[in-house]
Amino acid sequence: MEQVVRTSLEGDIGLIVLDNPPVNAAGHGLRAGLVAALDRLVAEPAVKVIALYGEGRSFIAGADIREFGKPPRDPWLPEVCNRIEDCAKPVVAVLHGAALGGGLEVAIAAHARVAIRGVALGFPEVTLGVLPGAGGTQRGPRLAGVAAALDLITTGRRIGAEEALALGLVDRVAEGDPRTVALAAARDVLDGRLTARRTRDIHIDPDPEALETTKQTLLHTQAHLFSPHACVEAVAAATLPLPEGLAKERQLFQACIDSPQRAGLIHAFFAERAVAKIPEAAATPRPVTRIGVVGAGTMGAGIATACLLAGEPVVLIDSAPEALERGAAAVARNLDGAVSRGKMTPAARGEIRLTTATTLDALAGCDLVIEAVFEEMDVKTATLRGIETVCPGAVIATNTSYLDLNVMAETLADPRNFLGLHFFSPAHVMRLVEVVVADATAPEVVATGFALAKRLKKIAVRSGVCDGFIGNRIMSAYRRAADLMALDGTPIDAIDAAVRGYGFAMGPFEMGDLAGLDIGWAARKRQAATRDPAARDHGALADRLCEAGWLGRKTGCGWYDHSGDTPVPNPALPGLLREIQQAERITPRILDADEIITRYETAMIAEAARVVEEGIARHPIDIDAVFLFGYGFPRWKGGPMHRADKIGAAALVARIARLAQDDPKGGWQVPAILHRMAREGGSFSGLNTGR
Ligand code: T1G
Repeated sequence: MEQVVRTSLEGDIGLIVLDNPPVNAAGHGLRAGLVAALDRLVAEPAVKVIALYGEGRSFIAGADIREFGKPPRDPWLPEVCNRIEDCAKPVVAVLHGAALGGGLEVAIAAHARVAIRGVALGFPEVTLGVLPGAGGTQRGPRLAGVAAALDLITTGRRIGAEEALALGLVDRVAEGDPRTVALAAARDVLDGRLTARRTRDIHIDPDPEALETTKQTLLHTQAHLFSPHACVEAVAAATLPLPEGLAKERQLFQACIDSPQRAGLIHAFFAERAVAKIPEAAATPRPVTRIGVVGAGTMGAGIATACLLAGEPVVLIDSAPEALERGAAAVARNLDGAVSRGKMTPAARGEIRLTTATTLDALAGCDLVIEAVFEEMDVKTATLRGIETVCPGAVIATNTSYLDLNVMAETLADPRNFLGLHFFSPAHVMRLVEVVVADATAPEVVATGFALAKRLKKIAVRSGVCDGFIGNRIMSAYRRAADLMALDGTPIDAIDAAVRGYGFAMGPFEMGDLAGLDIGWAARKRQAATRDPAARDHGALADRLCEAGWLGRKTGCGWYDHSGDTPVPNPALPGLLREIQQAERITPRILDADEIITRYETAMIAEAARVVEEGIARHPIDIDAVFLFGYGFPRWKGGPMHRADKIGAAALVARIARLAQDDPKGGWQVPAILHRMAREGGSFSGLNTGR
């Protein structure tokens, strides 16, 4: 077993050094090493005090999440914490970088704690579908009080050293490297300048009001989640004697581990990190010191804002002076909003470097330019060529949502510098960016796209070129399924309600009205020439709405009539529907919520499987990241591919076959990859390896 815990002696001080890169996760090696180190130093007569600190970027970033769901190996983390608390010699913990989850639990089991400024502390377990399972729900309230501990444990929010001191979670805030701080702290314990005490001995004041308030709030805001409620129940046990409270915590922790939500939330944690592992990762990104954005519409203004929020100098261009003015005003509004939400300091707001102009020559000196003009091929290629002329050698990106990048690249003198950076609206808020790689895109240009996304605090996902890339292509498929359900007679508000019940913030028709029905209309017109004449025209009803000028919220009416306080289904729908059903000889039928979701989810998964099959997404987890961070897919379900594995390939094949039989022209086809998986027993998670 690799040695990830070391000990050393400095006079009468015993040092325990944790060294398990990258973040000192408390895996089996670290747990066993910690217990052995304690035993060694307790047995060492010279040692009067023990100081514990981490090597590298953090103290302990928590339990090793990769071990979850696997048979636990002794010693378990709760036992390690009890051993520290029971230790016959005072133990002081020094926290730097991150002391999160099990890391904070180890710290509060120690007899004194010193936080080095800049450390992030917290109990993020609830964001992973679990709860602090090594004493955090019992010792936390003893140090910080029930209300404060409840807040940290049910929100998972991270706090700094100063707030932790104010809450009583740490005894001192210091500056300096962990080893030096550890030696000083240990000395202070021996000299009585830093009090050592067992947390279990600290009296805890019951706070039934805080428990009840939190319980009611969570029932209101997170009724669909399992672990937040288990967190409250565990903290409620903190007024029991510690051994009983710990037993209750363990029981609830196990219930969280067994909940399917845990697997989904942990999958989401790793999805966020896995997507950065791209084949071009070894390439060196180009330096980007000045960013150009061409097109000051909603997307252009949002992209410019995202860059300015990250402190990047931006040149915003629009050939129409009034559009430029509107765009600059939108940027200003976005930035003011960020200041009021605490996402930007007033000082930083005052230091933004934004230049606006109506001609491309103002882009001179930009080393990366993002085009966000009207979604028309000719308009885009003309703009791209203009940018290339003014900024030869610069990285040129298009923000197109659908158009073919390889066609655009052909119009450039040097297509190696060209890629897609597909932001999601509002671009300064949505975390996802699809980095679309065209056939000629150079590896260092892809790496530059990913590096920029990281600087903008975005989650970048690599996509190949196809109509709609990863996200919009798959969305078109489940949108089509929703349209067909509506065409067959299932009320749109029933479909939206079912999809909200599944966990999305909005259903497809509500989303359509928000985004504007003209986007889908334009896409259907663009695809009309290549549409399979044998397939049902799923857009028939939407086309009728658009032809009537009902484009959604922006026109006051779309699928819903937004003229009243509460949107109601457009009263014209039943009439339009009857006409189409008669013309298409459709026998009306109303589906229940389960069947609605079966069709919606299966359409999503089937198209996602094709996206993997064609290599548009290099790994299924890339698709999960796109939907988790760009399309509001419920995080606790892990994403469409994670769901597909839960359902199973054979069951999916059977589902699609049933739906194809039920609606032969509905576009239901079993992707070959699912047939293969059903035959050979593979899974999508199995395709996430070998990144
Ligand atoms: N377990 C396993 N791997 C981890 C890990 C963990 N706890 N934390 C990070 N990693 C991996 C991560 O996947 C990545 O791997 C690499 O480390 C760098 O991470 C009993 C039940 C610490 C703030 O929720 O929030 O304790 O991609 O890219 O941006 O009560 O990682 O390179 O292969 O995120 O500098 C609670 C999770 C666990 C904290 C560093 N702890 N980690 O951020 O680097 S549950 C957490 C973070 C628990 C106990 C319970 C962040 C970070 P790879 P990174 P970063």
